[in-house]
Order: sequence, then structure tokens, then C-alpha cells
Amino acid sequence: MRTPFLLVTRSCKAIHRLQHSAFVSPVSALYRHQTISVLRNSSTVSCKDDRSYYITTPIFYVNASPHLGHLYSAVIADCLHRYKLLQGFNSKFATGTDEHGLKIQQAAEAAGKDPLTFCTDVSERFKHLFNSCNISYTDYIRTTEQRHHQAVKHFWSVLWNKGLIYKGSYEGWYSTQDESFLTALQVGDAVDSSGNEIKVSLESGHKVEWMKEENYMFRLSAFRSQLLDWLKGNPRAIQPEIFYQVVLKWLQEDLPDLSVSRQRSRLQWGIPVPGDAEQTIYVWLDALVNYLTVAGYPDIHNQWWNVAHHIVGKDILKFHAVYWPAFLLGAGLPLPQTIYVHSHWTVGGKKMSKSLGNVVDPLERSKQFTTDGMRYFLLRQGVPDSDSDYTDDKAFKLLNAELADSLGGLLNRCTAPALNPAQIYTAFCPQSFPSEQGGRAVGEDYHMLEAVKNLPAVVEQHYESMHVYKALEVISACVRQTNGFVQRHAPWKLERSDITDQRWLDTIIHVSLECLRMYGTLLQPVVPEISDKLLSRLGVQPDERGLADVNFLPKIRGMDCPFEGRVLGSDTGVLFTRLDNLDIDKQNPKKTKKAKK
Ligand code: ME8
Repeated sequence: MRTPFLLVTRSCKAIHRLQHSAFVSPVSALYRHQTISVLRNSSTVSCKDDRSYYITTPIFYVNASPHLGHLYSAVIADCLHRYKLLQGFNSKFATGTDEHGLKIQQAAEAAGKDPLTFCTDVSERFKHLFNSCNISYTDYIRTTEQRHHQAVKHFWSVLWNKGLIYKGSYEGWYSTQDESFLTALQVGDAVDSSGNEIKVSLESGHKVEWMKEENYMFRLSAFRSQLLDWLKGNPRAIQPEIFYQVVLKWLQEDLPDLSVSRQRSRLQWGIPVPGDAEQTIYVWLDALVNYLTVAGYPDIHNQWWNVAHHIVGKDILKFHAVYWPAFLLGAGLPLPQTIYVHSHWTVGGKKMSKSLGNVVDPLERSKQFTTDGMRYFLLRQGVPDSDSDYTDDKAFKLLNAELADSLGGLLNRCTAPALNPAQIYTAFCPQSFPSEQGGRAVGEDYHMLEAVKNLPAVVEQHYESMHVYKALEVISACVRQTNGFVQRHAPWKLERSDITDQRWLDTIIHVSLECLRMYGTLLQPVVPEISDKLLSRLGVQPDERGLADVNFLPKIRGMDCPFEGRVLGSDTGVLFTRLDNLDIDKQNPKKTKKAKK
């Protein structure tokens, strides 16, 4: 039974190596693409059923409404999920809400609602945002669900039965806002808005309080060397690398045992410790187990749990890269394959906060910029390694330049009735554009073809490492090159009555449509609606949109092009309507002004 699986795995690796070699050697002949494409096709067939992929977002606290940063976490995960589906993986994608803990208990009290009603209301707001923004989750988990309670209790019992949890007492700092315990070194002095001296977390800036209570402790200290071994043996387990280094550093410092419960008298809103009704399970232990709950823990989690990848913001790295792997090692479960970490969005250079009045509502913005516009902006401008700054002005300029003018303009040119009166995928003429120079195409045109041919491998590498902005950067550069190609040869100036001119005109359009087909296919994970519109207009059917089908410009290699001669799709609508920034200012005068300060 084992051999076929190994064979499949090896063949997938071989394909990956080949794709990589195509990327590092851009001078490769156009023929090589064909080889890769055939292999890709076979890889999809042979690996499909064996290739599962499980991606998660953090589950979001329901103490406040969703903001731009939350949507960012979800859009990154959605992009990777869609990309894996395009590669032929069987992908599972979980998101949801984190509903227990003191912070939620207090927020519900302040709202005058019972906690569950309060959680349901806010959880629905997250769900609504994600549905509106095409976040194609396959499971939406709420920690108040029964299936999750069962998973957490089971997980706790496993740790308890292994002697990894003991009754002790905790004395130290606690931040309710972060639901986190802190050492004296992590705490500093500050003054609150009423002028009172307070202690705050140096990392988050949130207020901390001294607490002393009897509770259960997890033997975190016992896992330090195992965690170090894991990371040293898996240098790509935490990406980007700067965050991997941060975690290594943490593990070289003191790693005290961790309090994993709170007294029920202080925290009622949570899952009781099995066998001790006086204690409530610590909200982070409860929350982290959500990833297992969705995988089907404790009964049927193996298929998904072996292939888990987490997307997390930088502020919750320690919980995911230290506590969570330690809990999993304790429970005898595999560790996540990758923890992808992203940095934060600031607004006008400042941290988003209610008191500054600069919280960006992603739902409102996605109505102004369109859902795909919002997704494109976040992924094009969001850099995982460092914080990115949001302004409306940046968004509208970027979207107008890259989606409306560059990509939309290119489609318009190739499909305009003036240049393409038959409204078809025009024919490619090998005499006009031979595989080696000698026809009417010039050196720059061959460079463009080389860049577009290599695009899938380059984009794939960037998607795999969560550097989506780099993938979009190279796609955008290719779109510009294709516009340059059209501009250079000015097909509108060609003499249609001359048969060679007509053939060259058709070839220019054919090559541009092939480029657009590549862009539409590769952009699907980022802008699914725009890509659908683009590919439909090119007449590319839904079953021709996988990464294995992307075979670029086969005619130049003397092969058939299945699209040549096809009638274009009938939707002639604009791909992305130019945004008017005055509209944004009018609709949202106060917030826009503040954001620009
Ligand atoms: O931390 N920019 O939930 P959360 C980008 N419930 N991302 C941001 C951001 C910003 N300005 N602000 C927050 C929790 N985020 C826990 C997770 S998982 C088992 C439990 C990101 O609602 C943040 O980094 O406070 C995190 O990844 C996510 O939003 C959820 O934050």
C-alpha cells in the first residue's frame, strides 16, 4: 500500500524541481514549457486524490466588528486555498470566530446582552463580510459549538492523562485585551486617558493587571528542546524567515510553564475544565483547538491534520509557534506544516484604533472599490515582512492604474470591434511571428513571450511562500509589457486589405489574447470575479482554467491552439470601472480626511 503513495510523492517533487529549473533558466526554449505542461497535467491526474491541503485563518474575536486587518488574514488564506484548488489539490479552508474569554464576557456585559446572543450577532457580521468578499471557506467554526466543546475537552483529557497538566498557582501579569500572561520583562509603565499610571504590555500596548489565582498549569518548559529540534529541522515551518528567527530567539530564552485555566468565579464564559467545575479552560488553549475541531478531531482528523497550514498575524505568533506546537507535541499529534505570518495594516501611519477614529471598515470600502478591487489592493500592497499603510488615495490610484487602465485597457484593445470585427480568437501566423526572429516580431516581443511563458512558475513560487504581492508585481509587469507590444506594432495602423498585414494584425491580437488568458488564469486566486469575466470574454470554459491547462501560445511551437477561431464571449462589459476618488471623498468625508493626516 505504501509504494504507490511514495511514487506519487516523488513524481510531484520531480515536477516541482522541473518547474523550478524552468524558472531559474529563463532562456529555456519555448518547447520546455510544453514538457512541463504535460507533466503538470499528469501530476494533476496522478497526485490529485493523494494531495490534500488544509488552510486556516485565525478565528476572530467577536468583541468588536471586523476591520481591514481581519479581512486581510482571510483574503490571504482564501488566495492560497483557491490557488491549491487550481493546482488540483483537495483543499479545505477554515475560518470562524473566537467566542470565549473574559474579553468577550465583558464586551457582552457592556452591550447589555447575554454572551451567546452577543457572539452570534458579531459572528454573523464576520460571516457577512467574508461572504460579501468571496472568501470561499469550506468550514466556518464558532468556538461555542458543541463539536468544538467536545474536541477541547478531549484534547484537555489527553494532556491531563499524560501528566502534562498539573494543579498549581499563577501569580503575574495578565492582559485581558490580549488574553495573555506576561513576564515582568514584557511589562512597562504608561498613563491612561484619565492620567492614571498603569502597567501595559510592551508588545501590544494593552493594559495589564496583576493576578494571583489557583489554576492548572501546562508543562511548557518540558518542550523547549523538542520545539527547537522541530524548527531547526524545518526551516520553512515559519515564514517569512524574520519570524522564524524571532521564534528561535524566544526558544533560547526562559520558557516557563503556562497557566491553562482561570477560576470560574472570574471567568464563566468558557469551557469548564473536565472534572473540575471551579475552573474554566484558558481561552487560547480553547481557541487553538479549533483547527483540530474542523479537521474532525478526535475521530477522523488524520486526512487534514497531516497537511495543516496556518495564516496568522504577527501579534499572535507566540501562541501559534510556541504554545500550539507544544500542546500538539504533548498530545502526540503532528505539527502544522507551515505557519505563514503577516504583518499589520496601519492607517495614515498609525495603528488602527477606535480612539483614533481611523478604523477602516472593509465592507464599506469593498462597496466603493468593489470586492475584487479590495482584495487586489490588500494582496498587492500587503507585505508579510513589514507593516503596510492604508490610504483611500493609494487604493484608488493603484486600482485605476493596474486593473482599469492596464489590464482592462489591454482587453479592450484586443476585443474592440474596430480591431477584431469578427469577435473571435484570431489566428496566429507563424510566418509573421516565427519561433526564432526573422518575421515581423522584434527582440522585445520575444522577451515578452519569455517572461509570460515563465510566469506560472514564478507566480507559483511566490504564492507558495505567501508573497502574493510579488506574484502580482510580476503579473502587472507582464501586462505592461503586453500593452507595450500592442503599442509598438500599432495594429490599428495596419492595412487590412493587404493579406500579410491582416495576418500580422490577427497574430498581434492572438498573442495578446494568449497573454490575457495567462493573466486571467493566474489571477483567479486574487480577483475571482474579474478573472471570470476576463476568461469568459476570451471564451475560456470553466474546465479550461486550471493551472495545468495554461499551456501558453502553443502555435509558436507548431502545435494546435484549442482557442484559435473560437467566438469570443458575449459579455462586452468593462472589466473594471475606473474609480472616481471624488466619490470616495463624498461618501466618506470624515474618515478619508483623518486617514490622510
Ligand atoms: O487574535 N492588520 O483574534 P483577533 C492586519 N482570536 N491584521 C490584523 C490587524 C491589522 N491592523 N489587526 C489584527 C485573535 N489583525 C485570536 C486568534 S486563533 C486560534 C485565535 C489580525 O480578532 C491579527 O494579527 O484579535 C490576527 O491574525 C487576526 O487579525 C485576528 O485577530
